[in-house]
Amino acid sequence: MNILIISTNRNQFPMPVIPVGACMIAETAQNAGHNVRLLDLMFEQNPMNTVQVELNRFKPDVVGFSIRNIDNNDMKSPSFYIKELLPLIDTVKRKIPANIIIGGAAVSVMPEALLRYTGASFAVTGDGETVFIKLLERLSEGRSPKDLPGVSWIEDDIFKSTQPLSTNSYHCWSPDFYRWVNVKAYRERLTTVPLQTKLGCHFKCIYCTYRKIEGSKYRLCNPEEAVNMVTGLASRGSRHIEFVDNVFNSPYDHALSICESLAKVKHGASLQSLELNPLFIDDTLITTMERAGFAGIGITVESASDGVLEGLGKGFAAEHVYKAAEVIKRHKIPCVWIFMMGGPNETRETIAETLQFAENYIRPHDVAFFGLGIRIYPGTELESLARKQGLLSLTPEEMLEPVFYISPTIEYSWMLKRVKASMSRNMNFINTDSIGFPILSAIHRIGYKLGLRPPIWKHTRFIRRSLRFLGMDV
Ligand code: B12
Ligand code: SF4
Repeated sequence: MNILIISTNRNQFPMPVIPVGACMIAETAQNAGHNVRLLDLMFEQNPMNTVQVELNRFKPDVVGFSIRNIDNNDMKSPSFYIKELLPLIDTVKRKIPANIIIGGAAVSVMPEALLRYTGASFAVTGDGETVFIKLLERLSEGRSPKDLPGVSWIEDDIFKSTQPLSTNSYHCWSPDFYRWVNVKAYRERLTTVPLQTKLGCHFKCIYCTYRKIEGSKYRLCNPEEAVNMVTGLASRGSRHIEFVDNVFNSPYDHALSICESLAKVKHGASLQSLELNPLFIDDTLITTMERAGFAGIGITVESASDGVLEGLGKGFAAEHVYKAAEVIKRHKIPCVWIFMMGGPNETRETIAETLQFAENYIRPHDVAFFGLGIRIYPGTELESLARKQGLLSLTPEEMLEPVFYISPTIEYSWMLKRVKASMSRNMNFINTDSIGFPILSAIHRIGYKLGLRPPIWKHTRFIRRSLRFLGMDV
């Protein structure tokens, strides 16, 4: 069959990200014998026109929409990306109404709302590549795919779905990005190449959707596979690689073993992971990560206050956050600390505790990122809490448009003022405004020409100072 995959993500903040899932789907379909094209809309000037031209030229039997982001998770300046999808889907529907499949991270998070919103025939959740191939097989044989795992659809106005596919093993692999997307365009915008070493997360943070996407059971790749992937990507010119695991350093032994194996080979890549859990940060791991070629790490601490960490269900306490900071101080590796403010139990005192931690324990050349307000997703504990507290009355479908949680124990405007005051004293502190700042794309492109390479965030102090010197309020 002729299969057209359309990667719909056009969001370039904080930087464009390579549509790795769409590339995987396309490559697996091609390996299964289909004639496949991937249309990446990221840099297209006129996406509607591009889609129309492609439909006329390629005449696909099936169109798969890869949908990554629902919104930008920004309470202050929300962008709802899904509404840009409808005109594209309508154009395709006029040509091939029966065979529109949707998949991607956004679809795994809210399959029912997206099926209803788009009117697609089927949604695929979980391990997309395996399910998609089986689904194509059924469609080509004219048989129903409704008994396959990981498939959802609407029937007589009722949402129906099968359990996502559950396998025990995971093989780390990387599609041939050069075959599917304009790698150069991404590289020039300081994008890293994504690579996953595991699926799943066994933590139970109350706001999290990741377990819905990948499950709560760990599925780990063989460390040697990860090393081969890094070496292979680097040898083809993709030298800036980011591990996009939900949490890179859990299970600890798996992460350590990958880093030890990477440290033994000359791979020539510069590595990063922004998803480290403070519970599993110690000198052994950080030393090994430095030896393995990590150029930067991110620690998702969310808060430095016990009450808030407990309210968020993080599974660690403030003492672990402080301990992680002590470890980081003994090393050179650049680090970005990620905070989430406004969660359950947040008060003026807990905000002060967190900011005190950031001001006193984060090294001046490191970075602190503050997100204010938490996106509420259907099916999470945070949704139930918000309903119990009388903060939420929307139906799960209505929650497709961004809706945020702020604890009744704190005022948003006070919190914002307090964070901004701290940001004006500390040039290494940023918030959601900073990562959506309109000229960020230009900074990336100019930075690349001047020889800057990822991670760009390690230059935060310099960038903020320069922009403020030019009169910009960043
Ligand atoms: C790592 C990561 C990042 C990194 C990316 C680094 C990089 N170099 O790629 C960074 C930190 C930059 C980032 C930024 C953002 N992210 Co992010 N990110 C992730 C994370 C943890 C992993 C993404 C990933 O690469 N997965 C691995 C690939 C292989 O999986 P995949 O793309 O989903 O593809 C699989 C399936 O979805 C499916 N599939 C994909 N396409 C298709 C198509 C069809 C037809 C089919 C059938 C199946 C299918 O098959 C694939 C293989 O199994 C996810 C959470 C998660 N666990 O998914 C969030 C996630 C994708 N991010 C999210 C968001 C919101 C953002 C930001 C908007 C946040 C912000 N305010 O800046 C930005 C947007 C960036 C951009 N330009 O678009 C959301 C998106 C959904 C939503 N809630 O809106 C997620 C799901 C997290 C969440 N909160 O729920 N992110
Ligand atoms: S540790 Fe991260 S991925 Fe795991 S449940 Fe918590 S937020 Fe989600």
